Amino acid sequence: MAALKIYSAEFKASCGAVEQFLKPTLPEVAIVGRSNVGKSSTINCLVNHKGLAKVGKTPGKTQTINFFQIETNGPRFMLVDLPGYGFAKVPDRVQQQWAPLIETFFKTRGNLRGVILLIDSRRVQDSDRDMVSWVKQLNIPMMLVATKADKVPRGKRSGALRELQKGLGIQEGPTFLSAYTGEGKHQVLSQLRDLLGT
Ligand SMILES: Nc1nc2c(ncn2[C@@H]2O[C@H](COP(=O)(O)OP(=O)(O)OP(=O)(O)O)[C@@H](O)[C@H]2O)c(=O)[nH]1
Ligand SMILES: [Mg+2]
Repeated sequence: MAALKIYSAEFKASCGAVEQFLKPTLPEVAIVGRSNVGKSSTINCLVNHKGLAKVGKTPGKTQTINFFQIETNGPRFMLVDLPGYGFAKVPDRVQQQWAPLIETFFKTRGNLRGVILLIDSRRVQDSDRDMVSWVKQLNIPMMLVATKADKVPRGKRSGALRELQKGLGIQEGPTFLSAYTGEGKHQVLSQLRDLLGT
């Protein structure tokens, strides 16, 4: 399967409230995952644009829904960076805003083609399992990606893969990706093409 070629990415909007959501005009793919798992870095890696999505040293950097318009050799689409979940230190106020914001997003975007769910290659947490079952329950197509693959030496890959599969209760995937080295990028872009239905 050929990988999707990405030509350009343009930041379109940052939304902290449902009323600010962009009109759903293009197919959309959302990126979700725990705070600090590497969502913004993954976006930058996939679109070859280092400074596009803001990367943070402290978890909870992205607290709004950010829309990026992507031009490709296939369909034009919107890549959507969702705020991270499961970080205990973010104030309650933020946690309380998170769930309704994401839920509304999932339930109202008729143009949502799928979700890229990011998991840290090194560990699965309860919040990840919860996210997987929530997305399944909503019947949203999902692609699982294990981030920071550079942190797992080659010799430990098959063990790490088994752990991830066991932890998430899945038989196939996730795909290992490193935003630092670019490992796995081609595979993720091929799966993205499938998700977009081309
Ligand atoms: N080693 C390694 N570190 C990474 C990789 N991707 C991201 N990081 C680091 O992980 C931290 C978090 O990255 P972000 O991309 O900001 O993560 P995020 O999921 O967008 O975080 P929030 O917006 O806070 O939810 C940063 O310090 C990154 O440099 C990777 O592939 N390998
Ligand atoms: Mg982020």
